[in-house]
Amino acid sequence: QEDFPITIATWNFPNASKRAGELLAAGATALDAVEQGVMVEEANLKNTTVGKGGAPDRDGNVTLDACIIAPDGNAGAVVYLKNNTHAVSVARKVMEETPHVMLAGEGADQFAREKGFEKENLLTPSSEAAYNEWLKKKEYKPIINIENHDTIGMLCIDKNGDLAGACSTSGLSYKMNGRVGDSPIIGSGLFLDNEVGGAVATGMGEAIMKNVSSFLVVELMRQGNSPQEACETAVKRIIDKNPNYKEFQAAIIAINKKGEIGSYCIQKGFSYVKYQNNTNTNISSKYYM
Ligand code: SD4
Repeated sequence: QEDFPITIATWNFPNASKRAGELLAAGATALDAVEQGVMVEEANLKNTTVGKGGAPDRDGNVTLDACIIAPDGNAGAVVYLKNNTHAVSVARKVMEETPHVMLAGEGADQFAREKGFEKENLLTPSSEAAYNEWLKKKEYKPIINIENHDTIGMLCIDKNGDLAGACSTSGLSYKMNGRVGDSPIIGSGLFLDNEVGGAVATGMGEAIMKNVSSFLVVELMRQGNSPQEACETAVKRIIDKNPNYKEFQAAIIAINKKGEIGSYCIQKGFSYVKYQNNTNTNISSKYYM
């Protein structure tokens, strides 16, 4: 078994993994650590695909998707959240303080206000300028490995060996108004079972959703596959079902109860970060192409 605690996160988000890892080392629960870790990227204005500063949709709205899963399997999610940076925290409130799992749009907004999250404007001057530039051509195509900082998906195992996960994104840049991706959908963008392990995905949400990829990875691990084998099978499933797979990225990272880690993706260029024993390590993922 690996040394606990362990944090892994999609892409190279060393500040987020460090925050979660330091909290875990100080005795925080996996659930608290994963929320606090993801919040670091949500607040990072330079990250144009998560939280405040995220790229807007084609009509200029910044809309966030996020979810969180606790060790006991409880889950919460928000989609099309327009006025709050910390979508993961609103998702946690949905999990803990409502009888529901997912709140969308106006309802999510209303709930956030009721819970004391102040209304914010998520469109920063630089993302507005980039959007105005985009409007000149209005070209919509996925950008593979956008600037290497993308949707954050995080999995934490705490000192007790308990597992929690969270995922937060502004989704695909210049998506259609109303579009929701895989990230807030339990089983697609994120899934875990505290008896088995967890998985989180990033990349083209439509392909990930159609294959319920995170759930697939956890179920493959339950059947005895290593995290690496499970991620490879799930990404290959996406490839098999999408003849245009060369045009987009899809990546999955996974961890099992022993702390073994796997990751796989379609295209070169995806990495994940691991924080363990007071050290951050950025690890390049194996890939198909
Ligand atoms: C989505 N999966 O909304 C997210 C975006 C992402 O790399 O992860 N991009 O489809």
